[in-house]
Amino acid sequence: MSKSRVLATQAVLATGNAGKLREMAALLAPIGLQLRAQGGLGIAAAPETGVTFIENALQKARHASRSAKLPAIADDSGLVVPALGGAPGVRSARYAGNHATDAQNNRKLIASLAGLENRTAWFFCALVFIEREEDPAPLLATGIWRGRIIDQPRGGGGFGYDPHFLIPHLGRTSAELAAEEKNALSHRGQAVAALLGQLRERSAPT
Ligand code: ITT
Repeated sequence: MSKSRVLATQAVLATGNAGKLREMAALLAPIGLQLRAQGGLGIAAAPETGVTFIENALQKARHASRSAKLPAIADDSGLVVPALGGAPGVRSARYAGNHATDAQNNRKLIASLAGLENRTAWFFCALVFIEREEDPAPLLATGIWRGRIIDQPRGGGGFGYDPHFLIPHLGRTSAELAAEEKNALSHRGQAVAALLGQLRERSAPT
């Protein structure tokens, strides 16, 4: 893919999650923006008080942009399980407690689903780009990736709930996909592709 210059030359990536950082750096490479991870700039995690992924993504982007004085890109994402009333949802990173590990969150997920037949789930990603803290017109893109939750973890790739997230038509979990395969299909991959389209449109000559 050819590089096309967007409005900014640098942006802060408003996430402290190493798995997301890896995926987003690969997915955002085509825009030729110099991306700075918020951790590397000494920026702490933003409070996430929203009810929706979209609200939280905006909160994270504003917090990072204010602190870095740079445009910001933020991802808020998680797993939505209808049989659990939408949980873990916006609390996906903290499902088993505020500083829970992926393993603890996964154990809670499987325990919560014990005896339930409906294993449908989807990952949701809200991605936001703002040029500055008070940007009145953020770019927003979303992505949804549907699958099923399985009890036994499979695969060593990805992060978070990936070992329990089965993509039925592939017969593999998202942790069993190569990084490029996951990026081509995932909620985050879909959202980044849509955001890149919006960024190109915004920077095209009128
Ligand atoms: P930042 O806020 O710093 O970005 P975080 O991990 O707290 O990091 P979120 O609040 O957006 O980020 O929570 C995302 C959680 O959802 C993440 O910790 C995983 O548990 C889960 N998740 C999101 N995308 C995922 C993916 O692609 N594969 C597996 N789990 C994912």
